[in-house]
Amino acid sequence: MATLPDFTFYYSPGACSQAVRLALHELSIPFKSVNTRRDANHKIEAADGSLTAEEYRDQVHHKNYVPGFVITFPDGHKESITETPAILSYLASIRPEKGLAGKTELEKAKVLSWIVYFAGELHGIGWGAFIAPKRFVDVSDKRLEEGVKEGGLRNIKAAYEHLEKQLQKSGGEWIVGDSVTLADVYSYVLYWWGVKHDLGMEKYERYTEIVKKLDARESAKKTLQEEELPAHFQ
Ligand SMILES: N[C@@H](CCC(=O)N[C@@H](CS)C(=O)NCC(=O)O)C(=O)O
Repeated sequence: MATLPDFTFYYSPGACSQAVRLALHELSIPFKSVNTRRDANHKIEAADGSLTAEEYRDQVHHKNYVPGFVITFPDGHKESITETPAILSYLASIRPEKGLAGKTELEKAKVLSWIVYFAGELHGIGWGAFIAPKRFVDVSDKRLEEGVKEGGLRNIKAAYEHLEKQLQKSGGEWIVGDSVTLADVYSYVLYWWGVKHDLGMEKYERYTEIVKKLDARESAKKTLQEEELPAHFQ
């Protein structure tokens, strides 16, 4: 197997970045992870002091978000990748034999469709609006803020319902095909946000089954341990 470059992954425990960690473990790819924190201006910086918020924005993530993913090649050249679906797709391409991006061309398209949907609908205009309305409106206007939060919650529920309906329809073991893919991996952290906000996630029965199966895997156990989060279903 060819030598891999060095990977440094920037995260915040329990944030969407968790999908990247779970994928790294599913694929058994070695990496270094760096926790992040907010500086005095509420911008993300490396918690170990290795990067200020400005350096993080310049070198890792132009929007000061997690996940941040930096590749250091053997000659010292560095590249960064942003956006969860892009990082996940890159990782899956390193170990194509694991089929994490899907095994056939059709599965690959379906996996991509789900991870883009999760990023855009469920995370972006769903959780993004609900948790971070300031991304959408001037939150000094409370009426506007509330309106965006309500819209966000509606989008979140619609996306979970859509996923559940598709799972009921397909009857499959996993979201796409007969083995774990990036779609399942990404869906894992998004499920726990719903639990944290009391959205009655158990009513999404098929989705809950998939998350339970993931939760029992070594990859998920390691992920929670490393992010110092409690085990979920035990
Ligand atoms: N479109 C980005 C969204 C990333 C994102 O929203 N990350 C959140 C954590 S889940 C974040 O860094 N929030 C910090 C902030 O809003 O300041 C992706 O898919 O990677």
